[in-house]
Parts: sequence; C-alpha cells; structure tokens
Amino acid sequence: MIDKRRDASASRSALLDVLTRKPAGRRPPVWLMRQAGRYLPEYRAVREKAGSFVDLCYNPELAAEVTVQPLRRYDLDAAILFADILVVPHAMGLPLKFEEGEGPVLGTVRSDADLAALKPVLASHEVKQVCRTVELTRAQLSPDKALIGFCGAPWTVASYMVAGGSSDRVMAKVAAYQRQPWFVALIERLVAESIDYLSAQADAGAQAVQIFDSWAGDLVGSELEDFVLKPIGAIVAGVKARHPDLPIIVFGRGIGMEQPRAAALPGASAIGVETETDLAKLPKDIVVQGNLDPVALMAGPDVVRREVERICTAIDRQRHIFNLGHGIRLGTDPAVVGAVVDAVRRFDD
Ligand code: 1CP
Repeated sequence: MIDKRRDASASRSALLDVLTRKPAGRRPPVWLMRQAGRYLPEYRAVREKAGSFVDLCYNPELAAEVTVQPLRRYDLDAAILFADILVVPHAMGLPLKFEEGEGPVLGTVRSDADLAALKPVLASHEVKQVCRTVELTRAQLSPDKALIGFCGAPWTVASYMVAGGSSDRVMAKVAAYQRQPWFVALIERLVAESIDYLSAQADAGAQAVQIFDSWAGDLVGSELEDFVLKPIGAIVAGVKARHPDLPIIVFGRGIGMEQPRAAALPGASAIGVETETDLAKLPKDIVVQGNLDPVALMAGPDVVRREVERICTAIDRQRHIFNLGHGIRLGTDPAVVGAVVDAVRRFDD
C-alpha cells in the first residue's frame, strides 16, 4: 500500500520540515558533511578538469556539478554548496591557494594595517561566482532536495587568516587572549561580511545555511563567549533580520557540553554535534544534527549499520537530522557511504 503521508510530502523537503519543526517523516532526513569530495572518483575527475581546487570553487558549472554528484549516487535529502570557508578571506582580498597534500596557503592579517586593507565581499568576483553556483545547483535539484549554503564562523576563519593557513591556532589564540584591537575588529568584520555572504546565498536560492565553527573547541570561558558564541549569535541575528524564515544550523565543533548554549542562540534552528557529544545529555527540545564518527565508515558496513541504529534510537526523530560528527574522510569507500544512507532510510522502527 502507498504511504499517503509520504506521497503527499514527496514535493516537500524532509530536511526543511525538521528544521522548521513541521511534523517529520518516520526516519530522519540525512546529508553528510563533505559529501562531495575526493573520496568520490567522479569528483576527482571534475577537479582535474577544473585545474585546481580554487578554480573549481569559482567555476559555477563545475562547482554545481560536484554539488549534485553525491545526490546522484545516494538517496540524500540535501546538497551542500560546493565552496570553502576560505572563500570569505579570499573575497576580502587575501591571496589563496591550496598546495597539493598540504592544505590552504592564505595571506595573513596580523595588524591594523592588514585589517584596513580588507575589502567587502559582496562586490567580489569570488562571491558572485559562488552565488551563481547556488542558482545553477538549485535549478538542478528536485523540490524535495534542499540546498544548504554555508560559511565559516569568525573564530575558525580568523584562525586561518592570522596563521596564513592550517595551524594549531596558537597565534590566533594568543591574539584572542590579549584582546588585540585588530583581532577584536577582525572578528567584528567577519561577522558583518558573513551576514552579507549568507544573505547573498539565500537570495540566490540556498534554503538553509550552516555556520561551521570547526575550531570552536579551542576556546573556553570569556574567550569562548566573546569570539565563538557572541559572533555566531550576531550572524544568526543579522541573517534572520533579512531572511526571517531561513533555517540556520550552528556547528560548533569541540564545545561539548556548551552545545546547549549554541542551541539557545536566538534564531538558531539546529545544532551540529561532533562524535564526542553524548546525545542523551542534550536538552530534549532542540533539533540535533550529527554525530556518526567518520572513522566508523572506514570500519565497514556492519559497524556503520550498528552505529546508525544506536544514533537513531538516541534522538527523537522529530528533531533529528542524520549526519556525521565531522566530514567524510579521504579514502572512505563510496559503497560504505551508501550503506550509511540506506541504513538511515531503512530505520523505520
Ligand atoms: O583537494 C581538494 O579537493 C580539497 C579538499 C577540500 C574540499 C572538498 C577542501 C580543502 N575543502 C573542500 C570543500 C568544503 N570545505 C566544503 C564543501 C561542501 C561539502 O561539505 O561537501 C565545505 C563545507 C568546507 C568547509 C571547510 N573548509 C571547513 C569547515 C568544515 C570542516 O571540515 O571542519 C574547513 C575547516 C575548511 C578549510 C579547508 N578546506 C580544505 C582544507 C584542506 C582545509 C583545511 C583543514 C584544516 O586546517 O585542517
């Protein structure tokens, strides 16, 4: 027999339903951080054609193609825009390249003069290209598949700008503890630019956005308050003022039992939680996204099925979005990613 409820909701997005607290289906919506990327052979082929990772980010046709690739392979509920959190500093005028196997190399900001040289992102070629990717992607997706936009949170993005690339974030932490005026102003500037950037993505067709604070767990006490929670709260408020109905997911990685405070930021629709977060200890009234260990995918389909079951029984499905605790790792077998999605889809009591 056809399930009428499912049939009637075929043109609605299961992800957006959970984010907006509409009655959800019988299994949680599912998407996976870094679902597009180097573990997929079809991604590697397009990436080669584009030249470099940065070229791929600013080629709307090819970036839209890699955004939809995982949805061709797997029955996912959402696509996430293919871009990078470092688009914002690049659009602000810092040179950016990705060295093969070494990660990003970015211009630095370490003084008032460096800060003063930064440009607004909205007029930039980089942001125009990313917004074009959003438009082209939305046009390729059916109505039941949501398109998620994103940006990095000020602390995480600033940590790359201070260090000039990947680092242990020590330079940025020192500047934060010392409350260097240029550092405090950099965080404020990133709040303003991120509001513009996410709003532009929403104007172009993004239906939800996620703020990635991958290094939020670096900070504690008043630094966590002032450089993680308050800036994210200001972005959420600024975006909501322009797009009141846009759901916003806050992913503060590594903040453990401070997660409820991220969830309590006015206007936040859901929190993303890392693998280490104990789901049972989270407040029962928040939408939670996560937290399968990306390493479990490397242990094979049987482990994955067991972990999917454990996570899906730990959270009420009216407020659960299935995801990983962090991005899919390079070298993950695409067939095991399929096993994750199938296990969630089959999870039906
Ligand atoms: O060679 C390649 O193909 C580059 C690998 C790659 C990819 C596929 C990088 C380099 N970025 C991305 C895409 C990307 N990055 C997405 C696309 C959408 C998706 O999830 O599928 C997103 C959302 C990001 C976000 C991002 N970039 C974050 C936040 C999330 C996280 O993983 O914590 C961070 C920290 C970055 C910086 C970054 N991008 C890439 C590298 C190697 C790094 C540095 C990471 C580090 O410092 O450890």
